Amino acid sequence: GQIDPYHHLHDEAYERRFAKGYVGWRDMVFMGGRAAESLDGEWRFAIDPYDEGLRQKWYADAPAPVEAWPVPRDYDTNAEVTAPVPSCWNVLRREWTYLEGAAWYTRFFTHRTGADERIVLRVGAANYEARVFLNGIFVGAHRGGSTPFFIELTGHLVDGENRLQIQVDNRRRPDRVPMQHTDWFNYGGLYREVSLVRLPPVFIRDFGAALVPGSGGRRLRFDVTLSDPVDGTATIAVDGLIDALALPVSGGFGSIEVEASPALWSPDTPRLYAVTVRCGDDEIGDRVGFREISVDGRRILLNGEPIFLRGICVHEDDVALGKTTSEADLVRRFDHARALNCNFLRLAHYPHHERAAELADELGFLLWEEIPVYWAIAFEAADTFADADNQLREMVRRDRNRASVIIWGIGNENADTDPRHAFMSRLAATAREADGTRLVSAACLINRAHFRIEDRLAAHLDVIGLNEYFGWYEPSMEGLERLLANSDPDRPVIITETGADAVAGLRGPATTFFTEDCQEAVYRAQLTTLARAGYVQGVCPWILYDFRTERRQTVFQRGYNRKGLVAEDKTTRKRAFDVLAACWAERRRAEN
Ligand code: GCB
Repeated sequence: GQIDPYHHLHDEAYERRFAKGYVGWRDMVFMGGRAAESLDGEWRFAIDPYDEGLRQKWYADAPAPVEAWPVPRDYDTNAEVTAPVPSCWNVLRREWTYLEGAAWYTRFFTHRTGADERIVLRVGAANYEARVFLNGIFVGAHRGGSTPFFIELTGHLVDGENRLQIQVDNRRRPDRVPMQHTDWFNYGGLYREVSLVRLPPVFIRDFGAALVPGSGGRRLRFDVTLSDPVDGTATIAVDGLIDALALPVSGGFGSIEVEASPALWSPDTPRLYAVTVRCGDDEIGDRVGFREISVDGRRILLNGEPIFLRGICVHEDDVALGKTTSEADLVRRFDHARALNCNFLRLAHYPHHERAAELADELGFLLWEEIPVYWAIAFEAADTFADADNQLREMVRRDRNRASVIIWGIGNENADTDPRHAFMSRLAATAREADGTRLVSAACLINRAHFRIEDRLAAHLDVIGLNEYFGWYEPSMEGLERLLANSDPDRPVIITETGADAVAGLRGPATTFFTEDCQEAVYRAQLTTLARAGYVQGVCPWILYDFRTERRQTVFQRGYNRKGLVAEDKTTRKRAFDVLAACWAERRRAEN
């Protein structure tokens, strides 16, 4: 068997017990239209860098003043130290910048028992693993750093004050998704919102609404999954379209197709419909756009019309907030995308905050969403697959009603090996099983043996994504011409990354790395060359903003990837910004 390099850190009996409690996509609760009780704000916070909290049972005792300690302790979950939720601990104190390991969050709340209700904890995201304790009892764990998770607290709650503790562990590990090598900063913490959701005894766990592919925009499909395997009828209303549609539910699940001709959603006409679903004592709501995305030969079709994806990539990263997203940040991001004349964003390399897709729905942007199956993860390990598969299903479950999301990305730059092929073709199948209405893609590598766009995984993808850095990591542009001429893909290709580093304000000859002039020249050459390849149906250069990554430490980078079109202040534009904006404006003009 494999040797677990971390095994000496753990008490195995504890690990085994806690490993059993993992929650995943099956535990998710449909959130649309629900009033959640926020638990955001200051939580008590204790770092646990040597991972002793589980062994020493930090969760067992209610915090107490030192006078009440039976023996001396080396930890104190009652300490004055607090951390705001949501936040990344790395940006809170200088000495926590590179902290990787466990930390404990503690917070008290009052509960009144008695009502006929179920209480579920929702954590928007915790990077990477979280273990949850209520009143000293382990109630569940989650792994995967970018998707929400839900743990039912009903039955563990007491009348009066309750103590909620969440241990978050952001240690990078070789068998996780991603593994220890990434090109982004490993932020830790409860970095998205935490809340309590009150639900009736039987509630709507999941709901889907979509245009039926191939129906010419004239059929809708709805599905409802209940919390329990009961029979009943759900009622669906779509404002201005459907008054009250009865959807029979049997064994906790029901789906139905109906004739309806909604005004179709597109970036130019981002029309959303208010949808309401009632079942028993539960009611949920959503704002849904109806549109069809498909592929025809080497073309991508939106509502039956060819569309070219004028894109840009973006990370979830902020100098002040780390991975924590604010509404203002998202609005600025889409403002920048608008200024670039984009119709498409690649949300790299993990599921971003759910608000991103909601806003894209409203504003009219197309999105690629992806899971961090990044570089050479442990493709041979069954447990790694289970983790990736769960993250994919959680992302799909969260965002499958978002019209903006047109592509599920199942990986990034994974070499075409047998274990990778087995792993990722299964992931493609998962994506299709979880949602049959979107395209499946992955950001692939150049096949170096044949110097072609060629990857065995392509047979399982609707669109081939390709990352290429001619003009930068491969300084000669000649290779790009050769690659494009050599390739004859049978389906659409989108260039999912290309770009060059530039320090904002640094000028010089275009041949000097890290100058704005060099980045500008790479953009000009790339965009001109790519425009000549008919099968390239979209380009999203890398990347909108400079972002933190501890592995880049030259005097030019100073801990940042500098391929942004805008510096990390999210204000200072580099020269290449205008080059891309002009190129996409020209494309749009040519299409109209
Ligand atoms: C890539 C990776 C991306 C990196 C980028 C770079 O190919 O997919 O995560 O940040 O290159 O800048 O090297």
